[in-house]
Amino acid sequence: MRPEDIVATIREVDPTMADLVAKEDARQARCIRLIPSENYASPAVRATLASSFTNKYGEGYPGKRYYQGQEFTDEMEVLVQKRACELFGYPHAVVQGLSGAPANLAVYAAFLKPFEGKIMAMRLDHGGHLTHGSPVSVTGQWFEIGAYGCNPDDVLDMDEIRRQALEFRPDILVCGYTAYPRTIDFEAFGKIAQEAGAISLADVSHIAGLIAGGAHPSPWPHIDIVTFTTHKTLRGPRAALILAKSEEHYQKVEKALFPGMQGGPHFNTIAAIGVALAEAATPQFQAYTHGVVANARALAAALMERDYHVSSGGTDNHLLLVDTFRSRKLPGRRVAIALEQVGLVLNFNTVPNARPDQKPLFPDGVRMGTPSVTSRGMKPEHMATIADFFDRCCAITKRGKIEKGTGVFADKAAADALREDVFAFTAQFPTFTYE
Ligand code: DSN
Repeated sequence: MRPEDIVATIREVDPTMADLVAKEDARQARCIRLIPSENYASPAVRATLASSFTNKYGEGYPGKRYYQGQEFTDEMEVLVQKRACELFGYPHAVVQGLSGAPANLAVYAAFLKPFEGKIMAMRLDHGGHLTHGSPVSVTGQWFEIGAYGCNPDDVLDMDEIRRQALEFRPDILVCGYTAYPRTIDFEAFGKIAQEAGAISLADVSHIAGLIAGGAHPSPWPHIDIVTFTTHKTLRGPRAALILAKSEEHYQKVEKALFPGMQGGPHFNTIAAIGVALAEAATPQFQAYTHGVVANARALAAALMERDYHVSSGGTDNHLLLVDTFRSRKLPGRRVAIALEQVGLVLNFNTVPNARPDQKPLFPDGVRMGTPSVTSRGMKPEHMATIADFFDRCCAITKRGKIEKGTGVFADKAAADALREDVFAFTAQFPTFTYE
């Protein structure tokens, strides 16, 4: 179903909601979407989300349900598990996770006792995730956390991580990040976990699509358990998968997820994951993932040519971090707000080794990624244009304190011209491109 048909169907019942959906469709077409955890799900994925699987309830796993009428949900769920195992090379897959945070919680719940368990993971301000032990998450409140970070060059130092792991002795050693632009050495993490007597967990939410497409090394066979959301580089619906190397781990995680944490699975979403996995197994998707990385590298290079400080000096994956304060004396939040007003959408983000007092809400930089622009068919040569838009925006953004009601731009006419240029540029790229 085309987006306009979806809107027309909604409009028959709820014009107010139809307007909001149409406006969001237009926003996603008009803007340059650079949030690295977003993408454009395909029409087939979106159609499956709206299929009759949305009407079905059921608890439990295939062949072991607590409700009748599961003939086709069972067949579908087993098919999706099989596709996940084939694509990622792991023998076991749990496909009922509603999102990334509950998937990680299910793994912790499977193996750790509250107030006894120990997790070692990357600190939030260096690129870790809330559910990797941040003090504001229950993961940081219920478990003892040993946090590691990047070295002064903004990269992971595996010798230092090994030293810390052998000293801290975690029950679970986590790798996989929300804001780390470099290749993860899964083999080294697996070995360190074994040496420290820990289960290894890779949260590959950001790079799952790259792994599936061969644009990032696989955690198999090095990592015991892998979690990931399905809507980022994998380009599926919003949900999560959990892969396990051993039958024993698989059974524990399954039990922790249901009945431990969740009730009825979202069958329409699971079916849509299946469609996304089928798409991800194609040569076109492999080419897409290599395109994502090529574009991120080109964008990093184009920004560095314009004297922006790109964390770690570039990227190996789909995202980059730019220290805008160090580059232009502009805090990340100011830049993110200004960019949105001219049609570039990204998120402000902490940057490793930036000023020590940066806060998650007031950090020194921004995070940007190329999954969405690559889905629209943009190529490395287009990244220089995006870097130019970024630079033009920073050049007209006010520094220092802004008086209330005066706006973020020093030159409003230049901002209007920039917005027009951005919208003219994006109009060349359809929101669903398959190459
Ligand atoms: N922290 C989110 C992101 O990377 O955008 C994922 O949970």
